[in-house]
Amino acid sequence: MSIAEISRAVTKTFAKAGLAAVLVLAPAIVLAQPAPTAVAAVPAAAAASAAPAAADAAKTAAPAAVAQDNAYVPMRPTPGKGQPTAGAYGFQDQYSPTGREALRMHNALLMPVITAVTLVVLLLLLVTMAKFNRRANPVPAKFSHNTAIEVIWTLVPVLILVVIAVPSIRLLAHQYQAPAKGAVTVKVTGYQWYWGYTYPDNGGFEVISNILPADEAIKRGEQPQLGADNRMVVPAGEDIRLQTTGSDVIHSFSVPSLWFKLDAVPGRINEKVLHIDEPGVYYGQCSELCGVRHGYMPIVVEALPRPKFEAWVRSQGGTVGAPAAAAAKTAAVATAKTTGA
Ligand SMILES: [Cu+2]
Repeated sequence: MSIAEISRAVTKTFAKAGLAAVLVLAPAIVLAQPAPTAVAAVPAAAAASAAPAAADAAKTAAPAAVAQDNAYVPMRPTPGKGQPTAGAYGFQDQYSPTGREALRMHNALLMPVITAVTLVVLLLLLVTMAKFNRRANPVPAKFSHNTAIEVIWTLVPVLILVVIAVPSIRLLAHQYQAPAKGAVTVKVTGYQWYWGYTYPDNGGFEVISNILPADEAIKRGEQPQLGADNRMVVPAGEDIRLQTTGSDVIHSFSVPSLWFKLDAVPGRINEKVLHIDEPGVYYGQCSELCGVRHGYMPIVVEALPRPKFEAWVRSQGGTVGAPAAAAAKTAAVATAKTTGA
């Protein structure tokens, strides 16, 4: 058998195996298609319990006009912001300080270094092929060492790595910074196959978030695979303590335009500080293979100005504590009173 015959035989076998795999998997894929109403009962119940709370909030809010201004209406996403764009490549625009820092490092340092190294190696290969083939160089040199060049090809890569390591470690340190005092805590729980958002600082209510049917998502101006019935609503422009855990298997909570991916592991809490620069809707997806509907548990983070966030919390039946600055001020006043200063 010639090499050509062998390669033809191998290709044929692979083609057959591929076809067989498609035939075997097709029914499984069809079976795995959405049964999106499976957990729909939960949000309905949540909505029912939220209704009286909303009425309460309206009653307690002093001027009716303010309550109306701040009433929660799901924000319509801005095309190209916080979500993928058809036909685009590269990273999404970044809306968090660490995201902007990481993207800057990628664009200004990593890509130029990678490109330069690749071009230099390509150039060396081409020169070697042209100058040292059997025809151009029939009698090759016999030496095997050159101290100068060995020092150079050891030192240059070391220097390149050091230059990359400095901003890289700085970025890592920024990502592990503790959130500011008084930061809102949001605990994200991954379930098979939806997300739960708990607000322990705001009365401990949990919002259950399921994928929207494609037609409903399009109606709301969202991308079909990315829309969710309930969103993770957070305040914009301040630190958020984001915690993740899993209730059944490992999931991963990930939002590309906020530059993070945090595993949600059963029996364990992972934590990071999240800071979203400006109001907006930011989309992500579960990023750890977690079962048949892994591809159908989108993440929608909606960042709102403080007053609107608080209105949303009240509409969910939650409570709102004083924001960090106000809390600190109250504490200071209290201390001054007790010490008689
Ligand atoms: Cu998952």
